[in-house]
Amino acid sequence: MSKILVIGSSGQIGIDLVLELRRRKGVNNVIATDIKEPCPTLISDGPFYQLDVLDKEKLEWLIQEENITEVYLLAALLSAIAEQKPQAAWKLNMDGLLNILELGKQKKLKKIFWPSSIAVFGSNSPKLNTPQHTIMEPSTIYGISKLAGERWCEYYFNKFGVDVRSIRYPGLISYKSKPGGGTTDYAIEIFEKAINKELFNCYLEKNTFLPMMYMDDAIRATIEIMEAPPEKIKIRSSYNIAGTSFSPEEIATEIEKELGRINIAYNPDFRQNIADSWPDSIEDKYARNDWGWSVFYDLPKIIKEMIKGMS
Ligand code: AKB
Repeated sequence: MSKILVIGSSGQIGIDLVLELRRRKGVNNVIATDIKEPCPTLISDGPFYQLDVLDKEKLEWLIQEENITEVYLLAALLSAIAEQKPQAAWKLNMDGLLNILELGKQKKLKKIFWPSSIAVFGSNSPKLNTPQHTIMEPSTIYGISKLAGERWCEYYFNKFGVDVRSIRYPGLISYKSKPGGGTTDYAIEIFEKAINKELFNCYLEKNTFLPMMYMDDAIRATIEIMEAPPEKIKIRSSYNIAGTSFSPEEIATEIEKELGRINIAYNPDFRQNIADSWPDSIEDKYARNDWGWSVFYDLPKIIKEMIKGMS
């Protein structure tokens, strides 16, 4: 039986992931940890520790104490906030990963999950249906840290046999926990404003297309890649996975079909440059062929789920 450690469990992905892992594996087999106290109510029915992933000693103690066999490392600074705190972002995103990879090697952890992002691509990558293998010249500190992280993952797998698995998440859309510090977060805030009939001040231009995905698909992808037999995981850097792709104008129009007119103003800020450097859409044939990935939620389905969940 696996005993799972989730690092960064109070964040946008962490809450949904802990809930789903506990549903599948049993509440006491999934240990939630986060740098923040207290434990969010949604996951407070199970074990929780306050933990900073940069504190390697405590991490090592916890892995031993709880007989951990699998780690999901979600703690990171996302793209927008990382541009404002480049040194802190590099430290957390890199040293956090290196701590886990080292402990994976030393403690012979069975499996590690670490998320990469579409931010590994840059403006010299093809913009439409960006392929798995292509030019990768990210211009954000977040993207640079994710690309370096991918190389470290592949290195630890090839050199030490650490079974680390990764996917490049697109922008994730969910309602259980608020996102923080990302460039794609507008696609969540727009729901809140539309439901409350407030002005939505969009920090991206109306025609900025970005790859996006509903959280349930992202969580299923995460668990499916972790449960796949090791020989099916042929890419040990990170897999492209595609959900959908839309612009602020397109999502606004779709939401209006459900909720009526949205009051929206477009005032692009520094996040526009980040978004402009990323793909519009993603090609994911390796994930589909290697471990059977397929998307479920398209934009109309996402909108229905978000409105139901937030109302
Ligand atoms: C961000 O916007 O920084 C993230 C991402 C695409 O990795 N959501």
